[in-house]
Amino acid sequence: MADGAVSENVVTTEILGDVALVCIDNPPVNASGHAVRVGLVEAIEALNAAGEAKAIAIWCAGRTFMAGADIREFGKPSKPPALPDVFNVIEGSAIPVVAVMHGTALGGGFELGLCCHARVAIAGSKVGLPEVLIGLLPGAGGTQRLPRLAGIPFALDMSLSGRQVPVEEAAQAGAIDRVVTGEPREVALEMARAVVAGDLPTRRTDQIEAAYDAEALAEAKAAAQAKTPNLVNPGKCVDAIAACNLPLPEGLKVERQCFLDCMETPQRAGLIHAFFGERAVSNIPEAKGPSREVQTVGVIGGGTMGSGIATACLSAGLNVVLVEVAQEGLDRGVATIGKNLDGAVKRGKMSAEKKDAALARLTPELDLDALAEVDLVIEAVFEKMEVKREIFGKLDGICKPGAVLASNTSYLDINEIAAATSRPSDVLGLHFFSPAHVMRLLEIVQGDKTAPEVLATGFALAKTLKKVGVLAQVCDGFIGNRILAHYGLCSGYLVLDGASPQQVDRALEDFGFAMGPYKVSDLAGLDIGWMTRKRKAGDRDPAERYAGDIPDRICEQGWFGRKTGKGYYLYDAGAPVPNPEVAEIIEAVRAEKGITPRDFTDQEIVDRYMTAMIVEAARVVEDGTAKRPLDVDMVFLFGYGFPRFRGGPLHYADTLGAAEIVARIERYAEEDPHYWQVPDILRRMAAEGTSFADLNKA
Ligand code: T1G
Repeated sequence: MADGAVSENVVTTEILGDVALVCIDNPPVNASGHAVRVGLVEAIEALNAAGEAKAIAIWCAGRTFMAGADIREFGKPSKPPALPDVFNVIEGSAIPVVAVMHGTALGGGFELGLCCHARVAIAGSKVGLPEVLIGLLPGAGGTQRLPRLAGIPFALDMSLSGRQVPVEEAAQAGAIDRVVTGEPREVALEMARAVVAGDLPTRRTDQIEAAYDAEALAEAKAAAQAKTPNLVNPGKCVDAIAACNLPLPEGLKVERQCFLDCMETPQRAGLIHAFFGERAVSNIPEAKGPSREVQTVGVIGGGTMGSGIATACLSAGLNVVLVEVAQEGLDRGVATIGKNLDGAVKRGKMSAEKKDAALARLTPELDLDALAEVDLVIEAVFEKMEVKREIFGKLDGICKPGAVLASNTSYLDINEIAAATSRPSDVLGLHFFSPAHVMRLLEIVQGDKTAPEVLATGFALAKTLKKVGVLAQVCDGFIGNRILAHYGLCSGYLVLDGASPQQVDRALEDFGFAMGPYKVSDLAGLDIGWMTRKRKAGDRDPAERYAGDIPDRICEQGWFGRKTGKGYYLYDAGAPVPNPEVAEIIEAVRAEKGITPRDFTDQEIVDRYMTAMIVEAARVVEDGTAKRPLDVDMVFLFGYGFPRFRGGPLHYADTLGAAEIVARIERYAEEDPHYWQVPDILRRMAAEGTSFADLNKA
């Protein structure tokens, strides 16, 4: 079976009397890489050939039982034995095999348990089938063995949700035979002996019939299609489970084909790019240096952002001093924090006790002097440079030496803010995304003088808050908002030239966005963009086609979107409906500008919108505002609702190829050569045949 390779002793066997312990030790999570697969086959075949052991226990060293296939191997030529073949050898062992699971036995790890003849788990551990979250389905017997052990509904729940299930719950469903306490190796020895003594019954799944449940399968298939129309793998997963009424070898063949069908999809590549990107984005030297201890955070401003940031800090166990200028604003901020925490309790994200403890760590204050002893300050007040500089000037005199001074500004120049203090090295940007206690993105903005230790403190805070910290350099809008400003023009031009806001929204929602740009604008508040356009009116580039006439007219009516019940859509009748008066405004503006509206296909809307996003994203990488393409991808996945299965704007760009993108820009430039310009980086990539994935590796 094995290809003759000798495993790098990631799998070792201990013979103890009439039992054998097979240990997998492949840090960091015992993923079933090639050496593990070879080692497992060698170990089981050798024990069966020797014929001395009366029971075998498989356990894992380190913090967790096998956490699945090694997803770094995906997309590369697979090296035998494939995991399903390994598990068939184990299930076919004449000597009974018991799995002892601890930590998080996920994917192929849980499937390793399922192919054994008995499954034991250490209390408090979890099992899961998260393959659906990376564009796949359980591909090593999970869709065939789990229904036989625990029924089709439970198998559908686990494999379609990808959730981690407490082993106690899995035991109740029949997927695990026994939950014990103890250390993995000792439990393995005890359980192997229990098998020999007949105290732990064993069963082979190829001798168990699954109770067929056609109704559950049909419901799951319909739900998968409705919930994730863009994804292939959930439906394929149901198809595989539906084959569990065939003899096991037949069912395994169906599963394998369904799995391979998913392995080839771009969505699998996108979801795995997202998985690794989330870890790689803050795995950088700037995040690794020594950082300053943060126990107490001062938050200035109790508005939406300030109270959201305070909520995030309190929920992460930090103390918070919330400062507002007036009692009314302070009370409002405290009330918003309470509401945010209540929401977390309602959603089961936090216990009531934890909520009370969090609130007990909140100190509302009306005076900046209250920040004298905090470790880190996050200023979240009005987006006006003068206001921020005044506050930072005061903080300079109030805060203790070594306190980190951060601004939550979403686009203002951190260097200018830092210059208002005598300690610019302690200053950085911490740009949260609203709602700050929910959105996981945190742009960490490095000022020219920001000390390495202060930058590392920003990344340490991101980790404490369970956020995805992304390094950004100073520019107008940093990474995300700068790119948004560019492609926002594109959606404005689409409406000026003939598309309706609703068509643009629908086309992009079909592409995978949870919400189209016009629904997002209505949600955020149209007045925000209006203020920005007015702020920039003075330095507007005359060569740039103005896309603000329509939203300006809408705002002049006092229609700011959801918060006023009226914007691009009307919100008083439940689901948003297009605002007919906006259609009149669009018509009037087109007439005044002498525009003859033309039809756009949904595909052309997506192509233009995504090309505009890619253009500015490429520039952001080219000028170093973002460290790598994957940094831009993570900003959009965790801050802008970009469809995760597409991996992010620049991962998506790679699916088109630089040459195709350049050709599109040049085609669009015939209408508007100012807006549509090819960035040098894209022209170079097209000429060299390179990709953004290549740049990520550089
Ligand atoms: N393969 C390769 N590397 C992995 C890995 C995996 N499956 N899981 C984690 N890592 C790396 C990760 O990149 C990081 O590396 C380090 O381990 C610590 O991870 C046939 C086909 C297990 C809950 O989807 O959910 O089995 O950055 O930072 O927060 O049906 O990792 O240190 O270099 O996340 O303690 C199914 C994915 C695979 C599990 C631990 N399994 N992993 O979380 O640590 S498909 C998964 C996780 C499959 C079969 C199918 C989490 C964790 P580095 P970490 P953590």
